[in-house]
Amino acid sequence: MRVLVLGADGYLGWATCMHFSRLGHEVAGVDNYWRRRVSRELGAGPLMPTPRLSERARRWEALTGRKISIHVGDITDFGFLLSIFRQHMPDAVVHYAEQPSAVFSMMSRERAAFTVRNNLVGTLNIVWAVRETVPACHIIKLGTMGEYGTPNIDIEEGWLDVEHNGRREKFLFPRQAGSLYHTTKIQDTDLLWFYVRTWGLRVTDLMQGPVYGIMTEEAGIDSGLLPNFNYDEVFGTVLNRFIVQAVAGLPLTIYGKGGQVRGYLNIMDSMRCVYLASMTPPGPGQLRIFNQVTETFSVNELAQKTKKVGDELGYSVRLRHLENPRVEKEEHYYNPKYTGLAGLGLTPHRLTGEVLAGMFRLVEKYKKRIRTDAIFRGIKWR
Ligand code: USQ
Repeated sequence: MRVLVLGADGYLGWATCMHFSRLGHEVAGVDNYWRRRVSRELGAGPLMPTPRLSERARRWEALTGRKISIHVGDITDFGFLLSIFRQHMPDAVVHYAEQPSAVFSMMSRERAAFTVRNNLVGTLNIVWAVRETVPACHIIKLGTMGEYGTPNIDIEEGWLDVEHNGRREKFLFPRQAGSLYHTTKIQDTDLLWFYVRTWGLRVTDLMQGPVYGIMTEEAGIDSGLLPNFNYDEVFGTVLNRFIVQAVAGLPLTIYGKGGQVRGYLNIMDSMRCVYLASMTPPGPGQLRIFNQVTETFSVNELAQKTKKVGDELGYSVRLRHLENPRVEKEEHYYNPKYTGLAGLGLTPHRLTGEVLAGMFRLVEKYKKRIRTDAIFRGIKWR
C-alpha cells in the first residue's frame, strides 16, 4: 500500500509512519512543524529530544533499510497538498494534521480562529485532492470520543437508529463537544459525511480517546525515534502528564472532583487500530466509524494508579484537586461501545502496573528536561 501520513511530526504521526513502513508499505509523511513551533513559543518543548523528520527518516533507513519520504509544508495550502498527492498517488491517507489541543483552541479568539481554519480547510483540501488524483483513496480521519461529549445514554459506535412517529432512520450519533477544538472535529466529520454521500468517497472516522504511552515496537530500536511527547498543559494528555508530574515530584493535577470518565488507549494500540482500519477499507460511499478506545477510567482512577506504581518505585506521589479550568461534567454516566476494532483483530494492551512502571522508567531518563513551569498555568474555558 502507498500511505500518506499527514501530521507526521505529531505524537502519533511519526510512530504511524514507522509502523506502516516496518510492515512493508510505502510511506510518505507530511508536516509543517506547527506544533513544534507553538510548543516552543509556549515554553514547553517535548520531553525527549526529537530530531526533525528528515533526520528521523535517515535514522530509520540506516537502521532498517526502509525509506520514508518526508515533505515539509502546510496542507491548508491546496497547491502544496495536491502536488504531494500527485507525487505519491496514495491508496490510504491518514489525517492527523489538525490542531489537536482543546486547551489551545480555548486560549484566545485568534487561536480559536486558527483551529477552525486549520482543521476545516485542511480536511476540505484532502477531500478535493483525493477527488482530483485518487478518488478510490481511503481517507482515515482521526476523530475523537470528545465529539460525543458525556451524554446520559450509551454511546454507540458512530450511528444511532432513531424511530420517530413510526418511521426509522439511521443518523450520526448526536454530538455535543466540550471545547472549540472538539467542535471542529464534529464539523470535519460533517464535511466528510457530506462528500461521502455526494461523491462516493471511502472514509473511516476513528473516534479516539486520550492516548497514553511513549514506547512503540518501532521506537524501541533507537531513542531518536521516540514520539514527540508533550506533557505540558496545552499539548499533553492526562496520564502522560501525571507520570511526568510524579517523576518531577509535583502533585498530580486532578481537575475538579476527578470523576470525569474517558475512554483511553495505549499508543501501541492506536498504531494498531489505524493499521487494521487501513487493511479493510470501506466501500465507496461509506463512512465507517469506530470508537477507538480500549478501557475507561475516571481521572481519579488514573491518579490512583499512577500513585500506586509511583509509590512502589519510591516517588511518594501526591494528588491535588485543582479548581477545574474547563467546563465539563465532573460526575456523569459514561458507557461507550467499542467492539468494531476488536472485531478487526485488535488485542488491547491494558493499563497494567507494568505499563505504568515502564513509562516511569523512561520519563526518569529525561527528568532533567522537565519544564515544571509548563505543567499547569490554569488556562480557563471561561
Ligand atoms: N485532566 C485533568 N488533569 C490534567 C489534564 C486533564 O484532570 O492535568 C482531565 C480533563 O479535565 C479531562 C480528562 O482529564 O476531563 C482528559 O483530558 P486530556 O487533556 O487528556 O484530553 P482532551 O483535552 O480531551 O484531549 C486529548 C487530546 C485530543 C484528543 C482527545 C480525545 O489532546 O487531541 O482528541 O484527548 S477525547 O478526550 O476522547 O476527546
